[in-house]
Parts: sequence; structure tokens; C-alpha cells
Amino acid sequence: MSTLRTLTVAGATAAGLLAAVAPVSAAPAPKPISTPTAVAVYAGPASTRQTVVLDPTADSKAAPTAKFVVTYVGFSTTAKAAFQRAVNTWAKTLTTSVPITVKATWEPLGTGILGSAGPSYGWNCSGLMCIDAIANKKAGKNLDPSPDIVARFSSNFSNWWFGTGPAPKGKYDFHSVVTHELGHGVGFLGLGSITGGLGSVQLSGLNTAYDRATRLGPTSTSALLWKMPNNSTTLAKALTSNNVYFDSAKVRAANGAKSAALRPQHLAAGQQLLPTSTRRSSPPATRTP
Ligand SMILES: [Ca+2]
Repeated sequence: MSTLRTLTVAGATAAGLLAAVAPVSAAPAPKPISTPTAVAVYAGPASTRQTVVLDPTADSKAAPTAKFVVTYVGFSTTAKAAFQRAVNTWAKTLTTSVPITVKATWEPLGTGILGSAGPSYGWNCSGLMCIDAIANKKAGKNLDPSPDIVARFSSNFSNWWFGTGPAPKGKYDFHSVVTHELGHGVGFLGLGSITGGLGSVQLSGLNTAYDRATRLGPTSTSALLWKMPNNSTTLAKALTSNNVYFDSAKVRAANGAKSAALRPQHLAAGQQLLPTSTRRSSPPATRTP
């Protein structure tokens, strides 16, 4: 099996991404086609800005439309409660009849790494690569016994904030970090990578739905990255142009009629892009490598 080398993530537009996935015209392949790598979030330099915390009051007004089943390993009671708040948010944002299974582990991670998450597998969903949760949704059943999302969070990071209010200065809001990471696990990821100076936005010949919505430029007619030649310098230049945008009707509706700007994040090292809208709602002192 090949590996997802580079992943990208969109903002809080889960419904948009799911809607962008091609309609089910055929059942997903019975076997996964790749083993994705989890996407990490790193602690950034100290910031004087406070974390922006999702509004749990607003969230509580919506009924869950998806069920998450989380297996916690090593979590404290307070960490578990904060994790569950993030799960609850996603459960009211996504819609699926198949419970989404998560294995969440509290364990020592590398220096500065706050957490990582990703699906267990990539699947061929009618010509697009999708992750476990979406493949399961399309199939109407759990296709593989592995967890649909594998998440790890740092037990050796000392500045977590597990409370429900804004994180004090210098603290990192665990709820926000988990919300971000679970986004990767439910499909906010792309396949942009650069190897030997050649860019690609596919794996095993497939794009994700996210890749299909990335453009070189801010307009709705700007060139789509996935239509550029695979393994080309043209695509490598686009991926490192600092001029890549995530564009869809729902993104524009949620972002003041604009597409969401992305920024290159050491693509050659196999890391992710973050849209500016996500960075605003994430802990300000977090970044991607
Ligand atoms: Ca599974």
C-alpha cells in the first residue's frame, strides 16, 4: 500500500466537503487503497492572542446527525470531557448512518507536537479518494474493523487548557485542537506533495474531493490544481505559490463571497495547507510544520 504523503485541510465546511464528494454511482471498493499518514499540529511560538473557542451554546441547539464511538486510551477525565465536546460539535455537523469510530490515545509525542489525526485508510469512492468515514457512509456499513479515525494527543505538553471558556494566555485550548484534528479524520485533507521538484495532488491516481476544489488564484475561474499535469514543475510551483485557494459555493457563502486562501506549509516535507479561516478559529499559537 502506498502512503498519503501530504494532506491539506479545509475549514468548518464539513457539509460542503461531503456534498462535494461524487454521488454514489457504485459502491466503494471492498478493499482500501492506501494507508494515510496522520496529520500533526505543532505548537507555535508564544502568542498574546487568546484562543477562539467554538460556541458550545450554539452547538447545543442542534441535534446530532452522526454518532461517534470513541475509544479513549490514557485520557484524564478533564481531557476526555474536552475531547467529547469536540466530538459533539462534529456529530452535529456531519450526517451519516454509520457510527464513526475513533481511537484516541494520550501519549508522549515529539517536541512541539500537540496532536495528530487521520483516517486508517483511503478508499476509491467512484474515482475520488475518500476516507473511512465517508466510504462507510456511502456503503452504509463499516467497511473495515480498524478505527475510522486514529488520533493522538501529547501527554508531555504542559500548556493545555481543558476548560470551556477562553484559554488563558499562554495556554492551548484542547477542545480547539481536537476539533481541528478530527477534521482531518473526517475528510478535510488533500494530497498535495512535491517530490524531486515535481508536484502532485493525487495518490494511486486519485484526488480527494478537497483537491478538486483547490485553485491557483482567488476567483471561481482560477485554474484548478487537479487539472494541471501530475508530477510536474507547474504543479510544484502552484503548490508553493502562496496563491492557492479552496473554492466552492459553500465556502464562498461562509466566507463573504470569497474563496478561502491557503498557505504553503513546507509541502516538500509532506505537510498540510491550512486555510486562513481555519487558522482564525484554531488556537492562535498553533501552526503546521
Ligand atoms: Ca472502520
